[in-house]
Amino acid sequence: MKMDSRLILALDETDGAKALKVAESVSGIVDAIKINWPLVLSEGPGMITKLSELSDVICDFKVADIPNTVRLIVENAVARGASGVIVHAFTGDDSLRAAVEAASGADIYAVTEMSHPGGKMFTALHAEEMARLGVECGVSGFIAPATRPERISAIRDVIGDLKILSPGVGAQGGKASDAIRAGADYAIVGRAIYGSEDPKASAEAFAEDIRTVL
Ligand code: NUP
Repeated sequence: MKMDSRLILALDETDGAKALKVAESVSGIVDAIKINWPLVLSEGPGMITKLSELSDVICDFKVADIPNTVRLIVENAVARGASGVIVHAFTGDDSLRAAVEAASGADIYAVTEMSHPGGKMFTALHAEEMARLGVECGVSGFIAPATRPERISAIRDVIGDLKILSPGVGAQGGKASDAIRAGADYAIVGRAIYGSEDPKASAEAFAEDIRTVL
C-alpha cells in the first residue's frame, strides 16, 4: 500500500453507484479504500474487484473465527483483489496465524482497541496484549483509535515499525493530524468524506491536515 497522503477512505456508502462515484473522485488522493460489510452486503463481493481497479482495497471484515473459517474468508477476499484484510486479535494465536498464512503476502491488520466508547469496555483492557500477539503472529499492522491518540502511542510502543491504521476521525470526533502525530501511519475517514457535499474537497482537506504534521 502506498504511503503518500496517509489517508484511507472508509467507503461505507451502501448505494453501489454512489460508492463508485466517490471512489473515483478520491482515488487520486487516498492511499487505499477500506470497505466493510455494509457495502459488500448491499452490492456483493464483486465490489472488492471493481474497487481494486482504482485503488488498494482493504476488506474490513473484522474476521473473528476459528482458524479454518478465518482462512476461507481471507483467501476469498484476497482472490477477489483485496490487498489487505482486517481481523480481530482476541481470537488468539492460531486464528491470527491462519489469517497471515491465508493472506499469502497480502496484509493482515489486527484490531487492538476499538474507537467507539464501547471499545473501552473490553478491547482497551487487552489492547497491548493483542498488539504483542499480532507481532508474534506476523501481521502487517494494527487498527488503533484516533478518538484516543494516547492509545495509538501506547500501541506504537509495543509494535515497533509495523503499521498503524487509525479510524475514528471526523464523525467519531478524532482528528487525522492528531492520530498521525501520536504514531499512526494512516488515518481512516468514512462519513466525513463519503457523506459530505463534496467528497473530493473533503478528502483534500483531510490530506492537507495530515501534511501539517509530516
Ligand atoms: O475501532 C474501529 N473503529 C472503526 O470506526 C475499527 C474499525 N474498523 N472502524 C471502522 O472504520 C468502521 O467500521 C468504519 O468502517 C470506519 C470509520 O468510519 P467513520 O466513523 O469515519 O464513518
